[in-house]
Amino acid sequence: MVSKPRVLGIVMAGGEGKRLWPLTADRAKPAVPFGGNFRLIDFVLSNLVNAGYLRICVLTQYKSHSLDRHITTTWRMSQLIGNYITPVPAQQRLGPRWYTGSADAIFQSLNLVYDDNPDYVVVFGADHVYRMDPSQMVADHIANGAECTVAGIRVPRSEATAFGVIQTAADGLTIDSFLEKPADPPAVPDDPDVAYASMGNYVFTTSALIEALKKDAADEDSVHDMGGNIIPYFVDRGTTKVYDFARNQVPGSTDRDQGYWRDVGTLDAYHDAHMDLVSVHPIFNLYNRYWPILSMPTGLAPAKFVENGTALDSMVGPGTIISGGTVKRSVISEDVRIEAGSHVEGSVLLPGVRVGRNAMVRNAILDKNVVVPDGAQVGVDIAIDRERYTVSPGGITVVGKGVTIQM
Ligand code: ADQ
Repeated sequence: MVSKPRVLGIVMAGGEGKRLWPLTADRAKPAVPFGGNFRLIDFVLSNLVNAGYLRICVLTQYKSHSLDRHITTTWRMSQLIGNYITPVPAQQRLGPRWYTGSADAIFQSLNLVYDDNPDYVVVFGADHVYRMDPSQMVADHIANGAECTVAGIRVPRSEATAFGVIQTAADGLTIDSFLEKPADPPAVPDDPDVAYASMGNYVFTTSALIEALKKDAADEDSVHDMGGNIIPYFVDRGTTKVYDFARNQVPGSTDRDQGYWRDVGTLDAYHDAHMDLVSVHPIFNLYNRYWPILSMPTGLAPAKFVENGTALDSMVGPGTIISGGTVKRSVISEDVRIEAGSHVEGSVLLPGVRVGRNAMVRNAILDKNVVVPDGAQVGVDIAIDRERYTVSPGGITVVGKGVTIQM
């Protein structure tokens, strides 16, 4: 019998998420709440755990407090996976500096790789909403005899400036060019409007990764970035293959959410992804029980609707009470209150939000513990909102943690 390869997961969770401000004012992007009772990092961790990869290091950096707390309470405490998920904050191990780039973050954490002694290291980002079985990518990596495998997805060429862009040799498999965030992304051979983007998810053969990181650390011209330096290094060696995400099969996936992968890196994309969740036939199905997205059971009582309180085309988290208010096309997280005469529409309310009586919340994202007093309005007069809060280019009003809406 062939023994199963030893695989260590490294989740890169240090991203600042500047474009999600104010949601990232005091949390790292992977800790941003999503979909009522998840945080962004739950998607990648669920994908790894569902594939049976239980040894996982989470590398944190910026504003990691809420991320550390979430991982400790949600993931490490969980009976399911025991104590394997280890948040690893920047430790300044190798001198008085923070990580300079994502490759440096791994380099500084190499002791974890030595301790675990895996055959393969799976390095995944923590910023995306998707389902993926990484064991299929690992199997291809092994079958292809690659040193490095990059997960690739077809995206509109116009959006590809934000990604690493892959070009393959005639075999369609070997990466012979990798351009990190090119101004003029090359198209795939069969469609001038499509580019092949890196998902920022990689599989490495351990010894090759260690050697690459050591060389990179010694290179004074390098910015020590995975996409900018390490992947191009492997591409130059001719040992890098692409793994086509479109081929990934996840149990229970529908035709619609097969291949769904979304960077909710801007406020509009974040809002949009939530509106998809509450549509009747969402593209991304949070209710797939064969490949569950895991999160912490809250211990809160079920949501309650009283005094003709209603929620239509919406998701409502536990512990929430809608008392006479009306909710439409919205994601309402746990422990929210919406009082009589109030109307919430097209909005995302994070945990602990309080909406008083006769208030109006429209096309808004309200961060944790925001208070909308009786009679107050958000998302109704965009000009006023612009002066007080953040308004996205798409016209979504975003209110930061704990703010009380002005009358
Ligand atoms: P970006 O997402 O722009 O592009 P980066 O900012 O390095 O690259 O973030 C990648 C991941 O690493 C994110 O999950 C982030 O949270 C994390 N991260 C960044 N710096 C870190 C650090 N110092 N410590 C720990 N974690 C850190 C990358 C690739 C592109 C690819 C896109 C796909 O470089 O080639 O196309 O991801 O979204």
